[in-house]
Amino acid sequence: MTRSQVLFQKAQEVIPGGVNSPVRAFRSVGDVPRFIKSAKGSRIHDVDGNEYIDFVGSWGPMILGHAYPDIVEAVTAAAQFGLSFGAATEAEITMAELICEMVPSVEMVRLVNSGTEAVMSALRVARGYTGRPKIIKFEGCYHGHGDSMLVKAGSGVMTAGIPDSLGVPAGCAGDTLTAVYNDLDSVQKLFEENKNEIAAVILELVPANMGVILPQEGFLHDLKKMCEENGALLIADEVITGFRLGPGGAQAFFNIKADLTTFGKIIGAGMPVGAYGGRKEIMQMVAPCGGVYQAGTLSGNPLATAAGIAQLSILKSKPEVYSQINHLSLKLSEGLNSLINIYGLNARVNQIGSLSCLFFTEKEVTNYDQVKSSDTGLFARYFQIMINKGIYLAPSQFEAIFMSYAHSQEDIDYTLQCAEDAFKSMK
Ligand code: HOZ
Repeated sequence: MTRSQVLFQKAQEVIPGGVNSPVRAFRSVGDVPRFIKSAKGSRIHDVDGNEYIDFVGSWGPMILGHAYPDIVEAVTAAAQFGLSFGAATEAEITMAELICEMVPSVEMVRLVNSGTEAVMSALRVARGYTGRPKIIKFEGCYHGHGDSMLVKAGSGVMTAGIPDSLGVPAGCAGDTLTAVYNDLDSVQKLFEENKNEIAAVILELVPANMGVILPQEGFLHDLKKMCEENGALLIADEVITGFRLGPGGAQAFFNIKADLTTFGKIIGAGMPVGAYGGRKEIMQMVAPCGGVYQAGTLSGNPLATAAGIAQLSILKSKPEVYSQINHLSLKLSEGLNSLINIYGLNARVNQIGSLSCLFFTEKEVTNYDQVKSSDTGLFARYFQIMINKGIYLAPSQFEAIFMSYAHSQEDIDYTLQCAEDAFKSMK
């Protein structure tokens, strides 16, 4: 037995499913989680001494690669001055200024501890601001595990096949309406059926929790217009795309301005942090300015803030980070596509910037139903072959491939070589 297998057995005695987040259990790929010991650059190492090229990057935040020296230094330096104060600090202002400067739609921002918390808070603000109860979300978009967002959700819930979680009160789920991504008619219909009741439309501008889906021409702009016409706010969930699709995230990429935006682990370079922000007039609804309550001892934590300031400052001043990660991501996608053609596989790649996904389906993939047509059994085989060759992919068909600044052309070449071996044996 490997050390990972031994640890997994032990973990299952005291942690549900042996993991602290479901996708990590490797269930959908019929494998056993690798217990990770360390990570550096583009590589992670497990407790059995195996090294992998990592394309998960802690689910996105490792844009610069693991243990990037300036970030480790910033966190280490901050730790000398105390781990948590539960009080205001100067660093929080720097962090807020950086976010507001980099994402123009954000005029004021509140730091929290995770993307889930950011979304829960942004929804409350939207309801408080508009005085309306209902929220429209899109099938397959994932906005963390807050009760009202576990309706037709992507990511782990989709992987586990339980998109509507047990334990969510009917009243709570009833206020969440679901539309089809890339289908404006489905949104229009909900607005018509729920006149003056919709507080906000929330979406991942580029869904990256059901694999990666690209917005079709005009979809985001028309959606924003539709929100304005109906007096609803547009909430951009940029937990994955923020500071990854560029310093201004997906909003800058598509030249769109949301009313509220949510961020997650990326703004803390992987530390437990999140944020929500938006127009001043809306954000001033938040206590103690206004009547929408939201609070937290760990919000603005000094270590998370130190990591965040270091990461965001680098991203702001080094455009070459984006040209490199986008270039490598494109190379990987092109390479996979050409192998798909050569070996005649029913598969396709969706890619945008440093995000991509290899879907095992022949159909175009532009929404949740199409994603669900993917052959998850085939993905599992591919995953197993790849991990045994030292390529660490997300253990689910419904997650993204994340490129980092630490990846090299050699990493991509080797990955494609492994993919070719995998495709050959899967034919
Ligand atoms: N649901 C997360 C990815 N979209 C996985 C989180 C984790 O396992 O860390």
